[in-house]
Amino acid sequence: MAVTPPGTSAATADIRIDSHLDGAGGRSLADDALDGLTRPFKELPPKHFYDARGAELFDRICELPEYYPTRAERAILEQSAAEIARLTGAVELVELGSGTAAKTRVLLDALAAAGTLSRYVPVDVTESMVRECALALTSEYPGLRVHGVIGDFERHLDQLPEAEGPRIIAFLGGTIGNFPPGSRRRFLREIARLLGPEDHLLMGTDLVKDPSVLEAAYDDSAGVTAEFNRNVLRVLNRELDADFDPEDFEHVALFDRSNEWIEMRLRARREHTTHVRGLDLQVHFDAGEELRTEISAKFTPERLEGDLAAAGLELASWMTDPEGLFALTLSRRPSL
Ligand code: AVJ
Repeated sequence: MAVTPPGTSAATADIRIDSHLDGAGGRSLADDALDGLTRPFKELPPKHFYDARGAELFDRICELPEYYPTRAERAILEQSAAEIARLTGAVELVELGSGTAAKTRVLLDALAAAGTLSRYVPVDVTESMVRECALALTSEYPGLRVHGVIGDFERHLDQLPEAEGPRIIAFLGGTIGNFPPGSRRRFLREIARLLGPEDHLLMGTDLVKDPSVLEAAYDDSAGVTAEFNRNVLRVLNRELDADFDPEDFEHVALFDRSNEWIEMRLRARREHTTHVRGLDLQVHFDAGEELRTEISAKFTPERLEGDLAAAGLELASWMTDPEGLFALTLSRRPSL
């Protein structure tokens, strides 16, 4: 498949794709690794999990009996999509981190049934996913136009096309939980700035619950999440010519009760030094030393409303599954 050079676009009648990546993916893995691996408490941002193997492992996580968020969110969408279509009257759906757009079809179906659907705007760093879903969806939904944006939703929100009418900006899966609290509010403020008076943010958030349920969701018995966690080391080996042995690290997932977030870490099983050739960097690990690879915040309704309010948003609708595991919320800018 042809690669679209950065800052350019390619179009057919129903599909337009803009690319904003410079190949490496912007504030790059190299910057994040150099920063994160030289800190007193080592840390890597979770976005680097998702190379092809990481994306595949994540898909397997979504099927695990312990990992309830994907199923719960889908159940809420199936139950509430018609209501979301009615409340928003949206003619277009913008999806941040669209991936394979697996859950998106539920929303597109509802907007199509309401007779308002006209455009889908998937935003994702993975070019092949944006292209494949554009082709699939334009053939599944006659008359639908897809304007794909290949980019990082943390850096390229200003590259979204102008709205053509009331729109939904969807940020699903609970990914907002991967931002630390300050960045979370800043990101929500950026989204809020993009919302016109007729627009809504549709966001999925995982909810606070029994820590044993949470910890099992991030430390499954089949060991898929452990492999997913260690996959970031394989990414460093390949992209930055590092020599991590993933088996030198143990997967750790724990619920931090005071912060109300899950932390995933990789704990060195023995003292050793890794060489990251691409950065000309030696990284020393003590035995038992941990590298934090992800936080995944869990919300109470109060915390979520507080974060939304801090970003200048008000809750328009709160939707949850029968067990109250996960929440989907619609929010908007308050009318003056
Ligand atoms: C879908 C990115 C939000 O934090 O639950 C799954 C990623 N990490 N298992 C989450 C993930 C470990 C997931 N997000």
